[in-house]
Amino acid sequence: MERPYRRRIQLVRRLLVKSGAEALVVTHPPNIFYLSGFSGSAGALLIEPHGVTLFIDGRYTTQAREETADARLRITRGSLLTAVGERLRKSERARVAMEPAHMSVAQHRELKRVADAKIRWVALWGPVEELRAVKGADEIAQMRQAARLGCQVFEKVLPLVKPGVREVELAAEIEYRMRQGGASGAAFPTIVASGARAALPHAQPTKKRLRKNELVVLDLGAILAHYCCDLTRTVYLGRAPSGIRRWYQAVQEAQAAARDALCAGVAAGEVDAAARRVLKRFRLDRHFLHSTGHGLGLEVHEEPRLAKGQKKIIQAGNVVTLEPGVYIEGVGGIRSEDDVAVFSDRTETLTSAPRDLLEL
Ligand SMILES: [Mn+2]
Repeated sequence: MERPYRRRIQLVRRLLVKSGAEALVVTHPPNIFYLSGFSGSAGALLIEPHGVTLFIDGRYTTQAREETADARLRITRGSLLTAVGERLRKSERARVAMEPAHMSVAQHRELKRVADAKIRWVALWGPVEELRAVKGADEIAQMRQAARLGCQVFEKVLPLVKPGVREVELAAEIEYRMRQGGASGAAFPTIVASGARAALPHAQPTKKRLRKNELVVLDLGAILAHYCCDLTRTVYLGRAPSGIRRWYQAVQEAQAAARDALCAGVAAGEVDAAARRVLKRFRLDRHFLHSTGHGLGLEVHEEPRLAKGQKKIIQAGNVVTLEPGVYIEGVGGIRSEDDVAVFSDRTETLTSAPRDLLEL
């Protein structure tokens, strides 16, 4: 695989020129990885017109040498941001950009204290996230693998989904199998929510045992070679009554409508509206408690957001989840989630786990 970092840095520099800044300080680890290949959990990347410097501490020297070729390494003894500030002072930068979404007030104060007081700080909202939203072919290939692993884990765990097992046991089993399959970890705490708890979209697994005649929502994400997948399926333990089947049907149709609406050139809010219209037809729209989906990549929640009123235009290279759901307090919930890559002329659903209602 050709190292993509040089091109990405060029794109960032172009954004910097537009904003009038000469340099950008990056501290968010996924952004540092995206721009340099360094995957350590702490570092600071300084992008200047004629160089890129990665500031790390001594714990990461070997790793940084292995992972980065295009950035100059600065191994610091003290604080990373103090070193960045000193560098900015010496190079006499006048306008420097930072990412307010990723820098604490304390960190910014530290930078300002060390760097020249005359520096004008420019707040750039999500410049790297904008680039990350548009995946290259290599990234999509990696996400295909992550999605495949997620689906394999789901299918392997299905035989264990039965009355008597505890939610926490199933969640642990899911995360164990992800790791066995090569994942570096779960992209988020695995959700196993049964019975009335399935009505909580972000339920934490508990010691509750699964029982017959309950809905069970399983929501899992694996990180494989840095890229995430995000998969949700809802199963029924026993034979589902007609009311539950109707809800399930509604969620499936809402997801299909979102998938049909999703294409390069459409507004993100339109995809959300397509799912919502279907649920309204089933009179379930007020039970749909979240947005239809979100971008997915190095992080599990990225741009673009498929939410009500979002005007952002879907582009070829976006990878998003489509995950409508209905949640009925005291009864249970149903969510179905797939990961979909957008190309200029088509979409590809990366997750292949069965979508029909499974009655176990
Ligand atoms: Mn999701």
